[in-house]
Amino acid sequence: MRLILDDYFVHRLGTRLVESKRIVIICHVNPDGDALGSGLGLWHLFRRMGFDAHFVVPNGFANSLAWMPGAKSIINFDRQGDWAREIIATADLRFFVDFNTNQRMGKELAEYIEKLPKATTVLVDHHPMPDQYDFVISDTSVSSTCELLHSLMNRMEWLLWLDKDGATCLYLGIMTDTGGFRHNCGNPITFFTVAELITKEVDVLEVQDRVNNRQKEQQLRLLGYCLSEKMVIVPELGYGYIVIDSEEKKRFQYEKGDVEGFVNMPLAVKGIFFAALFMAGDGDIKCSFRSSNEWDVNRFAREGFNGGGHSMAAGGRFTDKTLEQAVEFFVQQVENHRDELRQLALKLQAED
Ligand SMILES: [Mn+2]
Repeated sequence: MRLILDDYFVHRLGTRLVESKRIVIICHVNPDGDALGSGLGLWHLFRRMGFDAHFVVPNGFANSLAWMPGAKSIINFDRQGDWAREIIATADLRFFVDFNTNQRMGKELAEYIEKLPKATTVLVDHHPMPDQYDFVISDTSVSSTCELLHSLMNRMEWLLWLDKDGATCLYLGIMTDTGGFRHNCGNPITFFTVAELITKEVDVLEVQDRVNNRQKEQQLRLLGYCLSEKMVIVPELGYGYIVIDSEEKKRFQYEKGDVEGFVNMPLAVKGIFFAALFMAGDGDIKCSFRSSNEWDVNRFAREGFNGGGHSMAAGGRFTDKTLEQAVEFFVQQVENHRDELRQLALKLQAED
């Protein structure tokens, strides 16, 4: 079911926007292409409409996204805390993009916002079960927050103000959240949206090239190493996983964002529909899960991995387990779902 915004909603949001004096846009921690794309897309739009708009991110992001139009104007809460706090406190309209609960902004930022006097809040997101906000634009069936945002701009009659820079940001979000149009893009509306964005002169080749062809040599070598030495494949249950420890991160001069997309690799193996990646973080263990069929990794991540996400992409983390313990726990959880996984693996084989 697609989200339908009625006339009353459109009127209320439009009125509220016109009355606003300062707008702040905020996305989730470790912003990805969709979070930055939707934040910057809105930022460009509101700026062009003449509003005093600002985009705050909780912390840093991958180098491969630093070229995005407007990225230099992003306020980083981690590094520019005072400036970010002042902007947020003085904004009377807060747009939250690409997350469903304030906790996703990170503890410090979420707590800061909760203590502030109330402002109007707008949520634009595609994750399940959003919290309460004054305006909620949430639809789990869309490819990305950027696609949803485009529908919102269309419905609000704001598209006239979306320029090449804003359109490029939205395009990047759709492209990255669908893994380069490989998943979550079965709905034709996704491609109509992309077509409309391209009419705004988005250079799709340039975006592709900048996102994918600017990798460091060590990053690519780490991928090669993971594929040849670290990938575990369990064909009878249709799953595979990769584990990266601190020693290996050091060896390949790991930097934030270097393993983006690695979790998907086991899915490329025939018969594998459930993939996981475990990595030692700074004082925690990061877990990512991906699925390519009805196996629900959101549910799986919620069962003891302190996380969640979508049915096809989710994550979690541990602060009380070593990397080995986390992987052991994972294998055990998989064992608990053995029958279910076995059936899906057999079904996949039968369809082949
Ligand atoms: Mn997203």
